Amino acid sequence: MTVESTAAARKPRRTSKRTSAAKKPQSSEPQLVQLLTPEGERVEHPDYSIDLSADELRGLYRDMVLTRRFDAEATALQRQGELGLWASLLGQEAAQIGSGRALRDDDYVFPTYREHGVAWCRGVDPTNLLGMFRGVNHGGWDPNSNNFHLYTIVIGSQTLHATGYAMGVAKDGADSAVIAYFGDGASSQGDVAESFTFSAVYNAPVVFFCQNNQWAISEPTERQTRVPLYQRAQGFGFPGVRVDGNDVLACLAVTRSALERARRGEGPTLVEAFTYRMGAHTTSDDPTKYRADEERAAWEAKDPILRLRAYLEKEKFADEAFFTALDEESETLGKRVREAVRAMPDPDPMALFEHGYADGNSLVDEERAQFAAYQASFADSAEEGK
Ligand SMILES: Cc1ncc(C[n+]2csc(CCOP(=O)(O)OP(=O)(O)O)c2C)c(N)n1
Ligand SMILES: [Mg+2]
Repeated sequence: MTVESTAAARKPRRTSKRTSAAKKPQSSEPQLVQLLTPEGERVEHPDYSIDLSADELRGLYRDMVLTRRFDAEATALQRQGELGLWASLLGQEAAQIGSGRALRDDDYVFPTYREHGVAWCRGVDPTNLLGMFRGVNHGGWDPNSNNFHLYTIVIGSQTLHATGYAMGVAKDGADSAVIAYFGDGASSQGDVAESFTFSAVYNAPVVFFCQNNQWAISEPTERQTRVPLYQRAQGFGFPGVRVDGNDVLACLAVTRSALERARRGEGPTLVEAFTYRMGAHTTSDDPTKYRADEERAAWEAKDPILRLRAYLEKEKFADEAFFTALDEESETLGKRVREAVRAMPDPDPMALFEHGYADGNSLVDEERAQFAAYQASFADSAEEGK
């Protein structure tokens, strides 16, 4: 499917001629790096070869299945009132596991709020991802324990953090690399343009990994750009590549190559993982209001997990016992996550005022006192009710 045909499958939008941005790009169909077709056929690419053992292939499959199971549990927990919000990664497992498994332990990751699969690859306990979405903490893990920064909600800002961090890595003379995740919508942010400029001119060892999942809440990608996103890199003076974001092998190979380039001191690369957000933007969103069912159905046929399963089965790299054991492992993970979330203690409400300033602040002190009085007012009414 091309960018154009994806757009054609969408519900017509009521736009005037003046505001319509959905003109077809003049260029021919963008090149897409693919190593595994949607049917599970292994294909070669002249620039990106990869040779994985059956064990490694099963490992990638297991990562994707467990991540999807965890994600489904989190969505269910939100629906049951246990989480305030959840941002599902459904459909983006290959982009995240492929790129996540390309990283070395000493590399550093700057995620958005949807990188649950990358967090999994970094060894962040999945239950730690849920505290912020339950509203019981401001983050949930120590970024330096796994070189995985806290989730970032301010769209695009983490690309600047990553660039600054990568410039520091280069100054230290280290040979590790940095990866910044962001979305198609974020590509329109000034922060992202600034990080492209700085990383290019300072040759920073950073990979910009854009998951183009076709949507920024209800805005389609053609509202963000007139050219395929990976081509933006050219104007900043570094390479850009579009990879099939539903192909875990291609995502692994392309990200590995970009990271190696960064390590060699050759500067940044933009990787555009062309994928699809199969679910809602978050549990607060209803995509039936703005996109057609046929579009989702077309992408279901390119499911990242099913295509790897088809390949594993065809090549006899995995047997029935493997899939059965994985099903059981998935259910155990779901149960563990559910129990851990329900057991999370509510924080002391006054903890809200901690961590803003290292040395305190008079305005925060005032607000703390006001809030303490407000809390105390409930205690009074509870007494009266007795
Ligand atoms: C600076 C900023 N502006 C707006 C928002 C509101 N917002 C949250 S998610 C989102 C869309 C992001 O889309 P994209 O970058 O494509 O990432 P995706 O959610 O599709 O993974 C917006 C506009 C925000 N969080 N931060
Ligand atoms: Mg998006």
